[in-house]
Amino acid sequence: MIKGITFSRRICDAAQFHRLASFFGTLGLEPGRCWDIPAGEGCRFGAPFGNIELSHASECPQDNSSDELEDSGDKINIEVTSLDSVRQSVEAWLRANPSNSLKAVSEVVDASCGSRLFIATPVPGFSVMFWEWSHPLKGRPVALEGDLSAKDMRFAVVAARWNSVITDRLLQGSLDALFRSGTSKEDVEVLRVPGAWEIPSASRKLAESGKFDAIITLGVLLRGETAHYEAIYTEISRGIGQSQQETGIPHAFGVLTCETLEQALDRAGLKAGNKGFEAAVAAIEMVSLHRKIDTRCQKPHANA
Ligand code: DLZ
Repeated sequence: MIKGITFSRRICDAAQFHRLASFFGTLGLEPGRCWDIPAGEGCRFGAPFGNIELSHASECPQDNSSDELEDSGDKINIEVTSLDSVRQSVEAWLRANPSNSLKAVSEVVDASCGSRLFIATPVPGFSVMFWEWSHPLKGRPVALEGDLSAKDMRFAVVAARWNSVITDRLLQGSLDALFRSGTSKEDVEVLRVPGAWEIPSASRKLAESGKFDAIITLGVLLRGETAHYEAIYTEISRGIGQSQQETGIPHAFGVLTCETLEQALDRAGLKAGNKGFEAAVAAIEMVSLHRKIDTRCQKPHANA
């Protein structure tokens, strides 16, 4: 299962490394894991979306300005919205962090295929191209969608202890998704409950506390080993759904219902992904979506 793409650059000079870390941090890239070990330092920066782009020459007409987006060479290409504001931020950063490099930021130019761009060179030999579509709607999703950045979000994870050989793996998957998406450790509360039956009441209490943006529920029901399987499953899913609807706090549903232990293991990190990871990603997306809905649907002020 593919999870992401990373482009690595080794910077030999420590001062240049710190300068670049400051540059990317200031521009709002998501700060990721950093390390400082005897062999050297490192830092990761994330963006909500990444891809490897391959193109063929006939895809766009070749003219003098067509090269920049089609072949980034050694440059890093970063797609942005509000290109002119980003350029202002870059200029402000360069003023605050002056260097002797010749021309550290280019003018904004129109490029091929309906895009605009400028190139910044925060350290000599390291160029970053910032670009945006010229048409405001090109490349933008038509639908209102949640992002997968979990910074400044608070989560509670409710995991059943019953079948813990599996729920432990689901829990690991959820935490992996949360931390790798930018949640800080102090913003995650993990609760263990005896079995899946107890998940709805614990979730409800957490949701009503107002301390969490979303609840992630994790459990496993095995048909062969659970008396009145259907009735119990129905009640658990109804309880979690009801808690979500009545509190307005998103509840991600990570309760597996499987025929056998082997099937459950497959869904907890073996052959069929990790449903705990997927539930956490859904929770992040829903928190982000709720925030966007709140912003978009804000009632106009009475005196506005
Ligand atoms: C009792 C029981 C049974 C038979 N099976 C399961 C199961 O497959 N998965 C699960 O999470 N919990 C099970 N439990 C425990 C109940 O969920 C509950 O914790 C107890 O009945 C105590 O209320």
